[in-house]
Amino acid sequence: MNSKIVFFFMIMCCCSVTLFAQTNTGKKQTSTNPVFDGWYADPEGVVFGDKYWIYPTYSAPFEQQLYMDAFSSPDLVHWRKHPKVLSVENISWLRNALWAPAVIEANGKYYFYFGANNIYHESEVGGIGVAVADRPEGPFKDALGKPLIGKIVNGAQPIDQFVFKDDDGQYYMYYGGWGHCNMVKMGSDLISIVPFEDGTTYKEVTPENYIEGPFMLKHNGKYYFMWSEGDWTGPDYCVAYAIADSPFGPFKRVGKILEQDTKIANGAGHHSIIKGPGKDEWYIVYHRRPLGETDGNYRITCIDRMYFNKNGTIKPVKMTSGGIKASPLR
Ligand code: FUB
Repeated sequence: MNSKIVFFFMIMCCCSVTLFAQTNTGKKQTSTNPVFDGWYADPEGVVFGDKYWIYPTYSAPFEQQLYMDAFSSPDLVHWRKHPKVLSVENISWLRNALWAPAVIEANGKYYFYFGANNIYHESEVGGIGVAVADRPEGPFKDALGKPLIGKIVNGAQPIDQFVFKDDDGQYYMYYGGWGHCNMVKMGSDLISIVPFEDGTTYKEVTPENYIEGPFMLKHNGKYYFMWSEGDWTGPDYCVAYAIADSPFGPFKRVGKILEQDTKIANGAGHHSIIKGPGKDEWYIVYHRRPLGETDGNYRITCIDRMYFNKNGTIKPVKMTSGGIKASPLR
């Protein structure tokens, strides 16, 4: 075929795709993956009021990880960046490695849990901290002047916390790296932990193959406990899950939800789940590494649909480059 005709045909295709993805007002109706530019990992997706929020780790060498940006969206497609919602100026004990946010709204405030300093020994200052703000865009300020959990219990590195609210209003924190997961019970002020009824404070709930990145979701009365497996710098990083009748487990591994796809990306993991406004409308927010890239920190934040099967199990996620359709919250 004449090369001018081929060129004309390609231009027409591009125009049609662009027009298809926009409304009459010119607004995009589908996202792309990544959903926003930059190296961001461990995304915590959450809905506050009429906005979706994503709080990710700034994915860079540890010594540069001294702040976190956040992103908000009315529809999962158009994202606004909120720079440095949490930053070293507001955490006196932060030295490096500010990791893996978990953010909740409670008591008329916003609580931002984070990992800091990547500690290896209890003689080091670091671990899981908590900062508080009046608004989801911060500025978040450290609430304690020290870590909330600064020691190594049951072999779990104090990182990668997720805070879950059960139907009775009780909050629990699941956390842990190095292949061990603990759960603790939160005090009503949400900046303390309190003993369980049996007098213990830390319960190990580690499932088979667990490495880090715990997440809990309650759906149709069941507790879906999820976590990341593998090495976060490698291609095999992935997400698996268990289904339990109680927040305490036992968490028997069912299978993988998310893993690399040699046509799309690798290193897919450390996720969270957002519920959209529709019935059974679920999104998985996660990071992955573009094909051909090997820098461990080259992690980008993506969103794809997640579906439950009729029997309550979760369908393996199909990662996409094209992303998802807009889903406005109002
Ligand atoms: O982003 C730093 C660390 O990488 C997180 O804490 C881990 O879960 C892994 O994603």
